[in-house]
Amino acid sequence: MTKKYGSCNLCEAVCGLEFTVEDNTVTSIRGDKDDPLSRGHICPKALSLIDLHEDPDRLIKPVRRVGDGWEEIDWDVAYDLVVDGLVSTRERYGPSAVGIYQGNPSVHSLGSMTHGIPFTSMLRTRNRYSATSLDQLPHQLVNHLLYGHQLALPIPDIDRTDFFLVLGGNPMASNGSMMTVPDFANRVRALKARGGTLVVVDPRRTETADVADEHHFVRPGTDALLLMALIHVVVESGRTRVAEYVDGVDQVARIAADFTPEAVAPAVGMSPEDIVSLATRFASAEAAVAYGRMGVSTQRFGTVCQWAIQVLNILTGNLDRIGGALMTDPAIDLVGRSIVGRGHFDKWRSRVRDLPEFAGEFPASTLVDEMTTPGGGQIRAMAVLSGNPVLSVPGGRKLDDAFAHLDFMVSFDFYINETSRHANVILPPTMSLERDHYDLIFQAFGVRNTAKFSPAVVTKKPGAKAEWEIYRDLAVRYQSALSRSRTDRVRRRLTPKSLKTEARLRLSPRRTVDLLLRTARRGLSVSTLTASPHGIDLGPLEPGLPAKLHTRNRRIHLIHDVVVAELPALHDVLHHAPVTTGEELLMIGRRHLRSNNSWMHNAPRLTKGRPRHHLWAHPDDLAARGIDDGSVVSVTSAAGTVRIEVHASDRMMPGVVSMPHGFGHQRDGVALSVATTVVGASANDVTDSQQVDAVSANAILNGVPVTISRT
Ligand SMILES: Nc1nc2c(c(=O)[nH]1)N[C@H]1C(S)=C(S)[C@@H](COP(=O)(O)OP(=O)(O)OC[C@H]3O[C@@H](n4cnc5c(=O)[nH]c(N)nc54)[C@H](O)[C@@H]3O)O[C@H]1N2
Ligand SMILES: Nc1nc2c(c(=O)[nH]1)N[C@H]1C(S)=C(S)[C@@H](COP(=O)(O)OP(=O)(O)OC[C@H]3O[C@@H](n4cnc5c(=O)[nH]c(N)nc54)[C@H](O)[C@@H]3O)O[C@H]1N2
Ligand code: SF4
Ligand SMILES: [Mo]
Repeated sequence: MTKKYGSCNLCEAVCGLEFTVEDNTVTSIRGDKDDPLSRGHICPKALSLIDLHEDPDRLIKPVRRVGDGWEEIDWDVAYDLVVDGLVSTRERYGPSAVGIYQGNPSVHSLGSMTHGIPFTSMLRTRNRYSATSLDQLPHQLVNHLLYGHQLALPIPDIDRTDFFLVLGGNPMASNGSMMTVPDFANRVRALKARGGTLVVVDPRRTETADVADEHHFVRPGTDALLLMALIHVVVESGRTRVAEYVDGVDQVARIAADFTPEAVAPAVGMSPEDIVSLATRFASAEAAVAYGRMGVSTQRFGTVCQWAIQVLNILTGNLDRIGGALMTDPAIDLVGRSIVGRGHFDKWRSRVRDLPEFAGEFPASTLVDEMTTPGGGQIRAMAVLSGNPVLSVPGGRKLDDAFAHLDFMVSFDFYINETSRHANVILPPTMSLERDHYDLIFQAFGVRNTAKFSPAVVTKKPGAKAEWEIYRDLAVRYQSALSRSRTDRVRRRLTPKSLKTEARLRLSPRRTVDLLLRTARRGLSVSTLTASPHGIDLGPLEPGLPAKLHTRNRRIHLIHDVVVAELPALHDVLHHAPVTTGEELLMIGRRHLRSNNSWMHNAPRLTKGRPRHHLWAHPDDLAARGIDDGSVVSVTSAAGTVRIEVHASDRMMPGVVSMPHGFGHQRDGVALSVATTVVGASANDVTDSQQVDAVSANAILNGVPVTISRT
């Protein structure tokens, strides 16, 4: 029996874990109290890593779809089928006829980061999609506009702030997002113990609201109005303290002039007094920070919200202030060293709906249009990397059908899910216990600077391949098949860039991380990190602006045309609040500690207890419709209908219902996994792919108008 140490990579908190290992088997998992960031914290999902590892449904070797069933095949056969499918589509219809969807877990897998990215760039398709545009695209666009780089993300200094304002985030369940903050509950306790304040703005009284000093209901989709009013009060009361390197303050003041607390209050659902008090306390705190997550990103004014949150922090002098929002100093600095590009916006547009690209990706909400609208440039084949767009993307039903009609499809996944069931071939990588991990992204978003390299805890199962090996092997075969193909021969000449890509693909992730560490100024390496298996503390966040800005003149310009262009539409909301005439309710999402997006619903430890897929509604809204708690209702939007059990809860703001995404596994009577006991419906059969954030074209997943009725 040995003890080993590593990190959980299921969510953004990257908690330190202590494993007990016997005979290459993990027998127990505990929180690692010596991890400098998570300090012993874990959640129930970590324990399920054992279930996942041993799950009989998990794929170890590739499978090929034959009729209604699946046949296990050798890796070489699988690679040939995939290369043939991708290359023949490219030869017939051009590179953009192959679409890519990169799902959420790809950023949690080191091999996918180091090898998936070069592999997908070889495909040279414009039809790239990912979970970014279902999630944090507004953050990335605003980082790009204000700070000059899509990943230049100021992180709340939760451990030293005096006033923490959370809008549309529920870190008590999500464990934080775009802010790596394990052990959130204890950090909040410490905040309160030093006299600080936590305020939550959310249409549901969430688990985070329960630990807050104050919670305000807000009508879904109206946060941009609230934020403009907060800015208005800060400016009007002369409480600004703006850094020398910021331009455009006067214009912001002019823009905010009309958004008085009195004007926005009826639409927002907060009183003018509460808005004034919130703004005043925020601006007068020694250090304060506003933070907004899913609820304010995936809505009609998602980009305006994220912009306004940054502006609020900047105007009150809380950007780059200890206890405010700070840029991090990770051991591998993806931003400072330009390892990831700064991003670009609207350099080209999508074929069918004329929506802007961001950093070379189109919005996921238009994937279905590009798959189903005939004509040159139509997607004929798909590669889905660690994702389940049928359940995760608005308009899931149509997408389900579109996947069924492709010429070719490959999924990189260790499960047959609602999306990968349509694949011709599924290539399963090893799971987290069997692979090395270094969190390139989430260590860079930490509330404290830390570095940790976690070697694989057990050796992989016979016949299994690591994610990086799969992308490497496929890339090599893909390149040589292309060079044999006539149409692409000219483009396929060996260039310095393609040689560099090939060299990169041959390095293991461990070697890649080692090189990146060794060439960084901190002088770390994989061996120094493995000698400290709990991780290394690199200290609290530190101020560093304007040096850390990536804008051309190292200044922050607050005013950007794409944002300003949305203000007339925001004005309209003042007069036509997005409510709910008569029967309509606004649907929002919900996350639970024991559920993880569209998967892990077959892990026995996580699915015990009360069902978590129900639609929650306020008792008064149910009574008004003659609906009993626990009954099955129809939920109908402009885009579709589902049937689902309803749960009465006074935690909901009246007029708002909540339904988690990622359920609906038994759709069409196909139970994909023998162990899947969870039922429920898919929220994305109700959300509308035609409705997007007008600036970034991010999906709208919150504030969806619906009606509910007895069935
Ligand atoms: N209505 C609504 N829709 C939403 C959301 C919402 O709040 N409401 N949230 C959105 C958000 S924020 C996100 S991020 C997306 C997430 O949605 P997706 O991007 O679709 O990601 P997951 O649902 O996490 O998909 C996980 C799949 O990846 C596989 N997988 C897990 N780990 C690995 C790995 O290491 N390698 C490989 N190759 N595969 C792996 C799993 O088996 C599973 O099948 O959903 C979005 N959709
Ligand atoms: N246990 C667990 N943890 C997870 C995940 C998971 O599925 N399960 N998913 C991971 C992923 S992919 C992500 S992106 C993060 C997300 O991390 P969070 O954003 O913290 O998680 P959510 O629960 O989606 O929180 C969104 C909140 O916004 C509220 N909301 C909805 N509409 C509005 C609105 O119009 N205005 C305001 N102010 N609030 C609104 C919702 O009620 C909800 O409380 O969580 C990650 N962590
Ligand atoms: S909060 Fe849970 S799922 Fe997230 S990293 Fe920590 S243990 Fe893993
Ligand atoms: Mo996400």
